[in-house]
Amino acid sequence: MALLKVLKYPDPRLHKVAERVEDFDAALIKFVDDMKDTMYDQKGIGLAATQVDVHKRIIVIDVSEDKNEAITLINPTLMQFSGDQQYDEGCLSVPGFFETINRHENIKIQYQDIEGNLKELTANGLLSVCIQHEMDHLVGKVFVEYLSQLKQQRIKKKIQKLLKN
Ligand code: QAP
Ligand code: CO
Repeated sequence: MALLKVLKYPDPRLHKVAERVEDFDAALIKFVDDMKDTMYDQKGIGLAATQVDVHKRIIVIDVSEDKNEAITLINPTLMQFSGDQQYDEGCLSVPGFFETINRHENIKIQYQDIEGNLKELTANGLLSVCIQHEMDHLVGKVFVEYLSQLKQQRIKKKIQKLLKN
């Protein structure tokens, strides 16, 4: 088991755009395991590779009660969406902040599993929100960027202060 270092907003590396995964090999399996360990260690429900400074289209999520139903999404693409929902979102890269964000209610995605098999997933509620939040990371977007500039500035300053202490 290995824990990875999570980048903190406003680190500019959080704005890099991730590339497709092409090699479904042992190194990928090891990296995904490390991502899951890191997510569970930090009490997260989702983590994108971008957040650990690896710019590949890889996401791990576990929204289950017992934290034993991790899902791995590789090269996810949004196929369909409908409806709207508001959710109080947080992020391991933005410690201590939760803000209400608008998202699609229902989504359908296509992705590859750890072996490279093409799969589809339909989601609603928290899982849907979490997938959309993590897919944003893969294109360099952090949830606070949906907030006003004023709120973004306040959050930046508070985190920078937090990181100094
Ligand atoms: C994304 O975020 C998410 O500030 C995943 O002190 C979150 O796992 C999608 C966390 C909520 C939808 C709803 C954040 C843990 C975890 C913190 C996370 C903190 C401790 C965030
Ligand atoms: Co996040």
